[in-house]
Amino acid sequence: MKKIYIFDMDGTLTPSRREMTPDFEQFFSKWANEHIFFLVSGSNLEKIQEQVPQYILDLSDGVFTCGGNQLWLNNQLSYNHEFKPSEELLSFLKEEIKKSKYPVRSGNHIEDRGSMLNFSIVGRDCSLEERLDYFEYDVKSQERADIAIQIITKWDNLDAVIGGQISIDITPRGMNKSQVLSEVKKFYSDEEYIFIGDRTMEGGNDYPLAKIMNEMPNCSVYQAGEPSAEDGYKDTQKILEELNES
Ligand code: M1P
Repeated sequence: MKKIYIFDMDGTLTPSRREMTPDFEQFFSKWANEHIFFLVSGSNLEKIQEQVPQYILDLSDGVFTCGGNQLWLNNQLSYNHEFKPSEELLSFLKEEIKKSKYPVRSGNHIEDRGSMLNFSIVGRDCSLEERLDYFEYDVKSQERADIAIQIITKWDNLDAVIGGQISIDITPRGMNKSQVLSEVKKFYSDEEYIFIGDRTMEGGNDYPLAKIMNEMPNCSVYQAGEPSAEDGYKDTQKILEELNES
């Protein structure tokens, strides 16, 4: 059986600067030349291209974006699941922006990515300092978890999950990263599948895929560091080195 790897991108990047470190890039580019892998992210392709060198993306078999709602093969869109948010949802989110006790609003709070919404109280236009400050605030206040639970409770046709440091990803229910495994199997059926992510626990955006893979034969799931940890990529490297030896 071949080993087919699926990476959540965050396990390969430093979350604050959202990039690969030179050391990790050197390790990963060598590894990527010798293995079969797919990447998956809540982000869209444009953002991923800012974070991961294009030659590494080109070494992958495919890049799933927007939480598995889009697949890119050789930089061409292979599929796209469209999502149009309701006015009621948009009003709810605007109210949450007003209600939050967090003091900074930087702009670009509701980003429509065509197949999902990305929602952020501090706003996607925040500076690096504001990003880190909001992340710290959220860890203490659990603001994002609270908003995500409200969304899931209010709309039984929606999913809301914590993706990175400052935002929540909102999709139609079930249209999350769990879609990725069956898509990967269209390319490689009956193999061994390995998923590595930084948010594989309940409430995280890797959980839906981790959950189904934990219940399936020939599948394994690895948690790379703490969620959004600056050095989670070191865990990814360790996991890959250990798997290479086994
Ligand atoms: O790839 C993980 C997440 O990265 C970003 O999260 P944040 O800006 O909150 O750190 C977003 O692109 C998000 O959609 C994505 O899931």
